Amino acid sequence: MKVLLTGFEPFGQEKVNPSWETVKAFPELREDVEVLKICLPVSFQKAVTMLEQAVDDYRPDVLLSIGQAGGRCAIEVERVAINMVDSKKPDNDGYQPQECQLRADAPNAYFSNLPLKRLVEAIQDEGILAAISNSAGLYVCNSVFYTAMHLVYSKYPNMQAGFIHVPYLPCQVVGKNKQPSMSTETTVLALIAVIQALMACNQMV
Ligand code: PCA
Repeated sequence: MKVLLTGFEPFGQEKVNPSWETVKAFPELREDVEVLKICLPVSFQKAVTMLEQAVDDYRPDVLLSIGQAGGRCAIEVERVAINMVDSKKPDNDGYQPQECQLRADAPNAYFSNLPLKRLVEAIQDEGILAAISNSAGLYVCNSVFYTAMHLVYSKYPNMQAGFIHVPYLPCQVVGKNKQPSMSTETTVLALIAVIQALMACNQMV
């Protein structure tokens, strides 16, 4: 099984992004699971191009993109990517698109083709808070998720793809008023549980 894991660089006022910390720390699981890790820029244009290129080059069986969702307290597996960008803050290139479609030639929304409930249960079985989320927002994460699902539905129908949002790291909430956080150790355990559940679904165990 070839797995492409993506995380993001820091954005806004943050000096670290828990998504890349999680992907970076993801361990080698077993010989028949090959993992490629990529850190995406928080840039509407560059992140999408980089993801498309990586999928075309690597041809993963599973594409899992991870992003930071400050304020959320659980690991959230995203259900739906929408064909819309409406940015409340500029991306790391200073670009701030308002109410526009990501692709004029594509559907309004795509569902992840991952077994979402199974994945949430697998994370919860590790004693970690997890839930399905019905909105990945309208910022760069949703654009990356939408691009991933567009690749599935237009080009790589056998690829399983999805997006997972993770809370802030404990060091990010110092000085923020009572915001939830989760350690990298915990988010890595959750991601291992996700990959193992996918292997089980794909009859690899
Ligand atoms: N979170 C942002 C973009 C990058 C990230 O880690 C988002 O939720 O859109």
